[in-house]
Amino acid sequence: MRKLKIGITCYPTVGGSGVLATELGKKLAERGHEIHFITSSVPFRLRKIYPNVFFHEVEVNNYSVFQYPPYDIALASKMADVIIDQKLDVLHVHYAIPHAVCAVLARDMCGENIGIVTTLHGTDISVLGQDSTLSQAIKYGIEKSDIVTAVSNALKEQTYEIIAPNKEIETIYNFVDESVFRPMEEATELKKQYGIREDEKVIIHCSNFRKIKNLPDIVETFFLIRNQIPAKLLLVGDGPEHHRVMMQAKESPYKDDILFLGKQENVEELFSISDLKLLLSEKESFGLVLLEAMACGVPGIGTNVGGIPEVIDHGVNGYIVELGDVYQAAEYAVDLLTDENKLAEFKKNAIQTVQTKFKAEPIIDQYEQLYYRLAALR
Ligand code: GMT
Repeated sequence: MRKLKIGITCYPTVGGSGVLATELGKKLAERGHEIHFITSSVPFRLRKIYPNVFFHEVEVNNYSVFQYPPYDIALASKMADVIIDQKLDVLHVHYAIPHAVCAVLARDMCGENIGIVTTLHGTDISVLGQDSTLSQAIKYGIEKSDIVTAVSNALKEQTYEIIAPNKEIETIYNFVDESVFRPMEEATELKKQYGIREDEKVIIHCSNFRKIKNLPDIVETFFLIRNQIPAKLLLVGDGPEHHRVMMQAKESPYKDDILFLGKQENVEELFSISDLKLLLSEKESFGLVLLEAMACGVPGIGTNVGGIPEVIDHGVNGYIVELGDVYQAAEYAVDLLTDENKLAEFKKNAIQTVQTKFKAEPIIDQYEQLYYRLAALR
C-alpha cells in the first residue's frame, strides 16, 4: 500500500481530543505515513522528533479593526495552503467546532477534492451541540465531512439526538499507547517521595477540573472512603473548579490526605502508584483517562454517563454508579480496596480490557482503512 500524506487538526493543549489526535499521528508516522499537524501550537504530547511529522502553525492576525481575532478563518486558510503545498491525501480533524467547518471551507478555498474525516469527541456535541449559536454550524460540518466518527456508541447516539445530522457516523474507540501506559514498577519510589505509607491505598482523579467533571463528588467519595480505611487522594490537573475543591478539602479532618498535584506530564507514573481511579462526571463521551489508568493496571469507578459504561465493565474492571451516588461509589471502593484478591483480579482485568477491546493497533487500522477509502476516491 502506498504511504499517505495526512493532515491532522486538533486542540494541541491539554485535553483528551488533542491527546488522541497526537497519539494517532505518531502511530501513523511509525507506519510510514507523512503527518502534517495544522494547529495553533505544537501538540503537547508529541514529545519527540519524528522525521515524517511536520507542524504547520496557525497564526492569527490581531489587526486592530478586528473585534475578535479570526482564528477560524486563519485555520481554514492554513489548511488550504497545506493541502496544496503538501499535496495531502486526507485531512482528519478532531472536534467538530470549528475544525470540521474550517476543513470544509479549506476544501472549497483550494478547490481540491480532498477527503475530510471528522472525529467527534464529546463536548463538541454534548455541550456545544446544545448551543443554538453553534448547532447549525456543527450539523453543517458533520454533513459536509466525507466520513464522521465518534469515540463511543453513546456519543454517536447523542449526536443523532441533539444534532440529527443526515450522515452515517461510525464508532471508533479511543486507544492508548501501551508502551507508555503500563504498570511501572520503578514508580514505587514516587509513593515514598509523596509520603504515602505502605498501608495506605491510593485513589486518583485526573482531569481539567471543569464543572462537568463533578469534583465535589470525587472529594466527597474520598472522605467516605477515608472514614473507613487509610488512603490518599491524588488530584491531578487544574481548571475552573480548583479553588472550590481546595475550599471543600480544607474543611475536612482528612485535608492532609488530599494531594493537589496540579498539571502533570508523565501521568503514567502517577497511575502506576494508584489502586483506584475515580471519574464521576456529569458528561463524558468516553473517558480517555480511565483507559490510561486501566492500561497501568488501575480499575475505575465511573458514573453511568455517556461512554463510561463502554469502558468500565461493571464488576469486572471497575464499577458503575449513578450520577451523584457517592455512597454507592464509596461502598464499592472500600469493598474493592479491602479485598486484596479481588483488587488483584480487577487490576489484571483492567489491563486485559485495554489489550483486547481498546488495543491500539486494530484501532489505528480502522482509521487507516478510512483514509485509504477516501484516498482511492481522489
Ligand atoms: O474531557 C474534557 O473536558 C476534554 C475533552 C476534549 O475535547 O478534549 O474530552 C473529550 O474527548 C476525550 C477524547 O475522545 C474523551 O475521552 C472525553 O470523554 C471527552 N470529554 C467529554 O465528553 C466531557
